[in-house]
Formats: sequence, C-alpha cells, structure tokens
Amino acid sequence: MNHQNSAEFEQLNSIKSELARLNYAYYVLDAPIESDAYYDELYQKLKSIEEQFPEWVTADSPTQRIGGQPLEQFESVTHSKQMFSLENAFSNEDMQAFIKRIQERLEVSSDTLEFVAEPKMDGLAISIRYENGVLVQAATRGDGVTGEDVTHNIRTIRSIPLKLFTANSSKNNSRHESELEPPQVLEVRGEIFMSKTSFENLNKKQAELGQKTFANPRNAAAGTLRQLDSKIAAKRNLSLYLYGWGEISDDYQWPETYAEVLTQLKKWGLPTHPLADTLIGLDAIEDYYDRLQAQRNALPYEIDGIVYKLNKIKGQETLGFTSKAPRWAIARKFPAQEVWTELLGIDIQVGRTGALTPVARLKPVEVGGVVVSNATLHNLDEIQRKDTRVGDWVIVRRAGDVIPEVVGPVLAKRKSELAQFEMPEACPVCNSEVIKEEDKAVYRCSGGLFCPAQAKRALQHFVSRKAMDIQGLGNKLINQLNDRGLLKHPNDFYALTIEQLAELDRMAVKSATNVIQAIEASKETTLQRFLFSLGIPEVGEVTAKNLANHFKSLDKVMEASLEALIEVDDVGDIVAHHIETFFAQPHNQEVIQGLIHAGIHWPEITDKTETNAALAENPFFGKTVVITGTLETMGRSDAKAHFEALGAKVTGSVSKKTDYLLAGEKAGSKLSKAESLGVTVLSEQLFISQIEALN
Ligand code: D41
Repeated sequence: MNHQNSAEFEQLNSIKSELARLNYAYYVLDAPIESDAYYDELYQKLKSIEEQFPEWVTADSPTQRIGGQPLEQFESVTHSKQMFSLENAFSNEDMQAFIKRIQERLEVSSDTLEFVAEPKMDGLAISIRYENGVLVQAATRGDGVTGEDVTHNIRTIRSIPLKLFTANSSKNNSRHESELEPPQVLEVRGEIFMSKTSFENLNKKQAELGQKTFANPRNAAAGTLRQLDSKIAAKRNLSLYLYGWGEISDDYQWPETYAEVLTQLKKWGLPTHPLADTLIGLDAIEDYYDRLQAQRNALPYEIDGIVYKLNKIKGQETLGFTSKAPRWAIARKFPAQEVWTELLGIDIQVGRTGALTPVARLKPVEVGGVVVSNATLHNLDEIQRKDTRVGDWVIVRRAGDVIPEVVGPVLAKRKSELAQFEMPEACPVCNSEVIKEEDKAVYRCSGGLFCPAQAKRALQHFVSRKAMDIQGLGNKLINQLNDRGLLKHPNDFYALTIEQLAELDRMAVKSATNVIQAIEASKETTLQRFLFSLGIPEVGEVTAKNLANHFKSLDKVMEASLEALIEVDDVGDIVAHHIETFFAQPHNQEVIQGLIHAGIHWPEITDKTETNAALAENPFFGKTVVITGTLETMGRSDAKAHFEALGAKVTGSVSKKTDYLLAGEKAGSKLSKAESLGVTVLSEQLFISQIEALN
C-alpha cells in the first residue's frame, strides 16, 4: 500500500466496523442506534473509497453482500462434522422418559439437571463456516453428511455478520481480547427462516407477477435458498437463529455450558434466539412449552415446537449421539397446524342470498389439535389459481381459532389425470339456474326464497342475535318448521302458536311458551335491526345502520331511487342495486307488510341520534378498537355497539393501527400481540367506568 493512502485505508476499515456495528443493532438486536440516513452516508463513503482503490475490496465488506453473476449450478459440500437431526417428543410422558433416560445415564438426580429451551424454528438447517473471523462458506444440511453450497444467498442475509466481532472491531467492548478472538475455524449452525410478514409480502408480489406462490414460510425460505441468483435472495428478507456448532479449531476453548455458548455467539455478533431460557425441573419444562404454545400465533415467525438441550457440555459429551441424533436434546412438537390429506369432494353450499360457496370435503385428519373433515377453499378464483382438484392430496391448515383452510394441492402427489373443478350450472339444492355475477367472482342460485337452502338461511338470519334477536329458535327448529310448511317467510314467525311448537322434536309446552314469548318481545326493535334482518344481499349491520340514519323511516328506504341510495355512506352502485331490486319485488313488499301488521315497531329516529359535537370529544371517537376474551357483564356485540355509539370502529384483529384492546377473561394471542405493539389495553371494569363517566 502506498504510504499516502494509509489515511483512506484506515477510514475504510473504521467505516466497515462501524457499519457492522449498526447492522448488528438493526438486524440482530432489533434496536437501531443510528438513522438510516447515517448508515447510507457511511455506506456511500465506503463505496467511493472502494471504487478509488478496487484492490482494497474484500469479501467481508458490506458492499459485497450481493454477488455478481448468478451461479451455473450448486456445488455440493461435505460437512466436516455430521449435522445431526433431533429426536421428537409428542407428549409430557415422552419428555419425562427423555429426562429419566438422561438422569439414569448421568447418574444424577433430575432436579439438578439444567436444560436450555428455545423455540423450534420452522425453517431449514444450515452450517456457516468462518475462517479467521471471515465468512467463507455456507451450506444447507442436505442429508446431514453432504449439503449444497448456498454461500451466495446466505451472504445477503443482513443479520449474518460477514466478519465476526473481535476485541478491536467492537469499540464499546472493554472485555479481555482473548474472550472475543474467534477461533481460526468456526462452524456455526442454525435455522434459516422467513418471517410471516415477509412471506405474505412475497406471496402478494408473486401473485401480482403471475408467478408461483409458496404454501408456507418454510417453503418460501427453501425456495429462496435454492435460487442461483443472489439478487433474488437479497430481496426476500430471510432471517436466522444459530443454535449449534460443527468444526472448531483447537485454538479455542468452549465454555462449559450451552447457555454460555449462546452468549459467546452473541458476542461475536451472531444472532441467537431471544426467547432461549435456562430451566431446571420438569415443571419448568412443561411451563415453558405451555407459555410458548399460547404465544405461538402472535409470534412474527412460525415455530413448530420447543427444543430442549442439556445445558452442561460435559454431560452432552458423556451422553453422545445415536446414529441420527444427540441423546442430550429433544424436540417437543406442537400439534401440527398444517397437514396433508385427501380432498374427497367439493361440496357446494348455498348461502342466505343464494351465493354458492365451494367447501372442501376431506378425509378426516387431525390439525391444530382437532379432527377436521371440512375446510374452506375460499372461492372459485382460488381453486382455479391453485389448480386444486377433487382427488388431490391437499395441504390443510388450521392456526389458532381460525377456520381450517385448504392452502393448495400437493401437485407432486397427483398420480393420475383429475378433472378440473367447475361450478355447477344448476343449484344443488333447488335445481334453479346458477348465474355468474358480472365482474365479480360470485355465482348465485336464481331461485330466491323458492330455494329451500336460501329460505332456511334467510329465516335463520332473521332471528339471529344481531337481527331480530329471537332467542330459543335454533336452526334445527327452524328447519323442522320449514319442512312442515308452517314457516315459509319471516312474517310466519308471528303466526306460530304454542301448540305448533310443542309438537316438534325435543320441545314441550314450557319451551314452546318461552319461544313464543321471545317472538313477542322481538316486536319491539329498531329500524336498523329490522333492515338488517330482511337479508338484502350485501346489506350488513353497518349498511343497515347507515340506511336507517339516512332515511329515518322504512317507507323512505323502500321508495328511495338508485341516486338517493348512493348518497348513503358505504353504499355503492352494486349495493344500491341490490336494495332497489329487493324492495321492488311484490313478494318482499308483502312479507314486510305482514311483519308490520304483526306489530313490529321501532322508535322514531330523530336528528339527536346522529353525531353531535359532544360525541366527538369522547376518547374513543374515531379510534380503532378490538374486543377479545370473555366479558362478564355484556356480550361482545353489546360492547361493540357501545364503541360504535361512541364513534369508534371495531375490527377483528390487532395491528399497529389498533388504538385500544378491550380484553375480557381468557384473552389469548390478541392480548399478547397488543402488549407487544404497545396498544392500550382496557379491562372490562375500566371500560364500564369510562362509559358511565361519559353518560
Ligand atoms: O430451531 C430449530 N429448528 C432447532 C433445530 C434448534 N433450536 N436446535 C437444533 N439443534 C440441533 C442439534 C442439537 C442437533 C444441534 C436444531 C437442530 N439440531 C436441527 N434442525 C434441523 C435438523 C436438526
């Protein structure tokens, strides 16, 4: 090196270590210490020095994360030390047996055994090799003996240091140098994964580009590692946590425990799992499992269980390995959230408004802890885009309390030609013609209330809680009444007698009397509920409320022109059209007359009901609220009505946009997510006192 340039050379090195420090804070600790602008400025400076002195560009420079030309093919790599797999445990009994085995072999008592527990990342195992502190190679696990060289892609992962931290590189570190100096050869092992958000963003982009989407984050991570062009991996946001090691040169003395190994890895700037914890005793082990399982769906990445490892390395050495796995570690699996099963058929369900929905009939299979034999296929578009066919093996997913869904077919298991799915031309219930709605992927039975499926659903909807709220009239009762010809249209409810009801299955005079009383009580209602209960296509609770507040009388809603309807909040062309068509039907007019005749009434709507200035001053006005858990003094829909009356919007899931979470008893993942996002959490008690204060 030219003597005159030594200042630049020094600057180059100091920028490199400064960038590594910022990068570590940002990607590993998740706690940025400088602005992005400052990072960019340093990065640009580094680039310009490197352009001036190309001979100074080294592989560990932050500018060298993305490679130049794509690879022609993958090279295979023989691991210097075998990459073992893990033994599985599926129950607490399996865990007890595991601990007992260790205790007997080590001849110690079980209450002194220490384990480190860490979430089992659902990703791909890899091995990364550092020589003299510099990343030189990364390989997939493969069969444990040989894997594939994926160095070019691994280098693009920003949480992986291209150069390990040493005493000189980490300014804030006053520790003795030897403690930080990495061994000449250091192989570390861990799990590569893709976060749930990155996965969703990737799939969205892939779908937009008309390219193949991935079934889950794990497949997306695998597909990304398998790219020959590192530019693709660089865009896809992979992450990793490290948990093990392979070859290590003799110049290094490992600590005595696994927990200390993790600490050591962190000091070198390597990412380890932030939720790893040291535990003693079976209770603590089971407790950690329960805790993580409760948190599972709220975590930003997918985990499929917990890995427990004996903490003392001496003990690990004494126990050794079977041919496949260490005797000192075990993976306690969560119930699978994703399983494969056969798609036996696609049933068509006819909804209240005649919309046809395909539903998957599955060979029963356990997923997420329950046996599932039906799952949603979403809609025809999804079926066609994913090319799901009856007879396929399909991936079924059920996460938390979400409805089971068919993620897609396992094309590799399709052995013979299968017919593509098509929507039927006639309604499977009433045989009426099926009509595809223009520019919407909706197929509808044209049978209207002549279609028994629609009639029954319309009746069930009419009595439901948010509609006329008639208690004690379950679906079975309604179906029986409909089958006997006693109940065809909603106005027929008001002509039912105790005697008619008492004759039905599992009914008696007492229960029949209760139902008749509930029907009677429902006559006192609101215009909003009444409009909602009619079951006009596309008119949900909110639209019904807007219609009621806008027109203030039933007659005015019924007479409204298309233009007048479009004036209403939330009502567009399509909805206006549905409303107009509905009220134009003589049949519907008759039913409505019958209902009013039976005595249904509601309080007049005055302008006071609408927004006034005082309303806008309450703390919930214009805020977004989520309700979770069991409330003691009110139903969730009452709480929702309270919030809406105060001008808040109630949504189903917690996100950064949520302002308040009302959490009742047994609040689960939504509560932990709200806490992690810093959303204000209200108890039921606090909420009630707030409403009372406002009244
Ligand atoms: O999070 C994981 N998926 C994980 C996998 C973990 N936390 N620890 C692991 N430990 C090992 C040993 C004990 C063999 C070093 C593992 C794996 N193995 C593993 N992952 C895939 C195959 C083996």
